[in-house]
Amino acid sequence: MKDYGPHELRNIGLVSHQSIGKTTLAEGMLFSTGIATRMGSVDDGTTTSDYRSDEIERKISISAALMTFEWQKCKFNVLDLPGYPDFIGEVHSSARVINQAVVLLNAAAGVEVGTDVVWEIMEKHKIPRILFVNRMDKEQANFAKVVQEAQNAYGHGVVAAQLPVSEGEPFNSIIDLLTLKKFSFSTDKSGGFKIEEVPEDLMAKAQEMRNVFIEKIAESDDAILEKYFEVGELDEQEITQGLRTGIRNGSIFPVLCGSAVKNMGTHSLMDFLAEYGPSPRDLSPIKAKDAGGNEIEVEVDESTPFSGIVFKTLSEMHVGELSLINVVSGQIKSGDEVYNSMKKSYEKIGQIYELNGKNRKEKGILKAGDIGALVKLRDTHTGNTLTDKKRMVVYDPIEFPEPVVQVAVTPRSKGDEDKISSGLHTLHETDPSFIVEVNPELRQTVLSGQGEIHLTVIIQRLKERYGVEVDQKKPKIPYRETITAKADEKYRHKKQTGGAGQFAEVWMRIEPLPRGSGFEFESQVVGGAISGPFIPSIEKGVRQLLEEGAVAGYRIVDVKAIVYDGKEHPVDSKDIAFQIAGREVFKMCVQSAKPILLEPIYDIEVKCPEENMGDIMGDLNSRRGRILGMDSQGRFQVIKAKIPLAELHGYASTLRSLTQGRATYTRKFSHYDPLPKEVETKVIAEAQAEKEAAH
Ligand SMILES: Nc1nc2c(ncn2[C@@H]2O[C@H](COP(=O)(O)OP(=O)(O)O)[C@@H](O)[C@H]2O)c(=O)[nH]1
Ligand SMILES: [Mg+2]
Repeated sequence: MKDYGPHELRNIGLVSHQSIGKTTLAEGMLFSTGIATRMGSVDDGTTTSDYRSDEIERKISISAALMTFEWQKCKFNVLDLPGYPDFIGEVHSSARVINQAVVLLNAAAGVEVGTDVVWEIMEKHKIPRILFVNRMDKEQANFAKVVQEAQNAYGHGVVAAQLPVSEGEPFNSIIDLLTLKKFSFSTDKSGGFKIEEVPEDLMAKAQEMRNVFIEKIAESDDAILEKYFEVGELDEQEITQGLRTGIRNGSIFPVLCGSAVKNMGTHSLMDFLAEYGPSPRDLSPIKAKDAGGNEIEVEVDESTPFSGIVFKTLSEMHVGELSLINVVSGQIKSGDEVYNSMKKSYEKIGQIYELNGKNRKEKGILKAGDIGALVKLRDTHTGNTLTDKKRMVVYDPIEFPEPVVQVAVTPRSKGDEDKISSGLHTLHETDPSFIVEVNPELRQTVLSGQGEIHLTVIIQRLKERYGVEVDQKKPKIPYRETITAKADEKYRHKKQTGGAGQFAEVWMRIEPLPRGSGFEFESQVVGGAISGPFIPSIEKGVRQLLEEGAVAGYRIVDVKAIVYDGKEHPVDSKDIAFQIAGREVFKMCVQSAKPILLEPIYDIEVKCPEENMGDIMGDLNSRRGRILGMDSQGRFQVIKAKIPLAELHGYASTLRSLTQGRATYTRKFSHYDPLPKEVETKVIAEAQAEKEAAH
């Protein structure tokens, strides 16, 4: 492949609601450009980008796949991204390196919840967007309606760049509004088209739509707009410049259309991206920090020192880990030594590859703006910055959404603990939207992810790659213990038979603190009843119990403990004696201060179509949820509620089945609330049963 400068690169993400045709479109692109020798299909499991066994089995994209090809004097790096909410982490990380997104819409269904989800991610990263209305071959396809819906949802920047000549069966041609020519698509899946004249009966309609488009283009630039008002038309150069500017600054979201499965509209889309799509250079400079944490800007320029973002780690059979990197500045070659500014360690660059799905081609060098794969880096993971030490650059870490599901796992066979823990750790590094935590409080290993399928896939990979199996359990809830009254107790610890004796006596008061304040310890001992050095011993004992709990084994919170008196013995008083006395008197205090259990409450936001509102609210009520309000957002409703964590187990799947996959939800810890009495009794009984079983 020839050498491409930053302005000749097109880093593109394919994004949409699930199953609209991204993977099929990517396949069409590869077939059109001769990279693939036949056009694979998702249904047969033969596409280039969905090549993993789990992807073929489920017929969905799970992992971002990179595809690289040349088109119209440009090099395209296309990231085929998953649309399934479980794998949305891939969209978040890729959003850091793409310069434009092709947002696919279903010609028969229009804007869907998943469209909004990816739109928001693109909005957050200010990624220019081109819309592609796919499935134009479907019977209910309605281009005008979809454009209207997208305008309602995403504003008047959304504007048609094409007009389909026919919809449904047979969909075979479109009118290109800029050139006012008809593109008749080949029916042999080659992806190409013949240019023909616009049919008489469509000319007026096409003219009218063209005027809307041209006016939008004119608005992107004041000088062009002035000219447009004077003359009422723009020349080719003004159109090109205005359209490029409008797409780049997010004031124009042009809408194209096609049928990925028939490979129709693929060439015209790629031509459009090559001509008007932003290059990495156009979106330069990129914000970063220097070694001292000061904000800097890095130009996408091959003559400056090297820096790049590792945005994805692929774990490949027989090759090991491949790190996908976007080189922002400078260049890297095999053999270079670079610096990982997050891990603060050096990395040696081995082979550099160009990827098409699982197919790799060696490449000696990777330059500013480009995307490629590095193999076997020692200690570099998703989200890390690699940089030339001469000019240290740190790009912001990649932000992933809060997990929405959790499961606790235990080894199926004894002795696998270490393998499981290192396997899960590596899986987290390849996919940071999945989190593994060994929770010492709950004594469980808890996996958190973006959906049940996400966690199932992780557990399956653990088995395939590391040969270890785990059993899944509902995670325990991190309840808290607290008190609702004051208490005052005395405790004497005395062991004076045989050997060295122990003696300590502690008098303590405790009182409730406001919710969320944690723990306070104070000594009001006067007149030397307890010598100074023993006060920290008492506190240490109290803090032990704080972790272990006094009622059901959960951490104690929002309590103030005051030691106000006590006794000591000139010989037998010692640190350990006061620790024990502190611990025991505190336990007595908690138990007499009307203790209660608190449970974690989460804020959730459910986004769903209007027609699902009733079912979702009914379900939330049955889960002890408290609805705070509803907002409408475009075609969707957003329900905000507070709900106990204990009731969120399995919620992602319930929501999916309640709405046939049309709703999504996010969650965030809010606060702790007292547990209702009947639930509390159950939790305490369970804790006791578990304690007895352990003995
Ligand atoms: N009728 C029709 N089906 C399509 C089209 N594009 C994709 N599909 C089908 O839609 C399903 C999902 O396609 P896929 O490419 O996996 O969608 P993705 O989830 O967006 O990557 C598959 O069964 C495809 O064959 C299209 O243009 N027309
Ligand atoms: Mg896909």
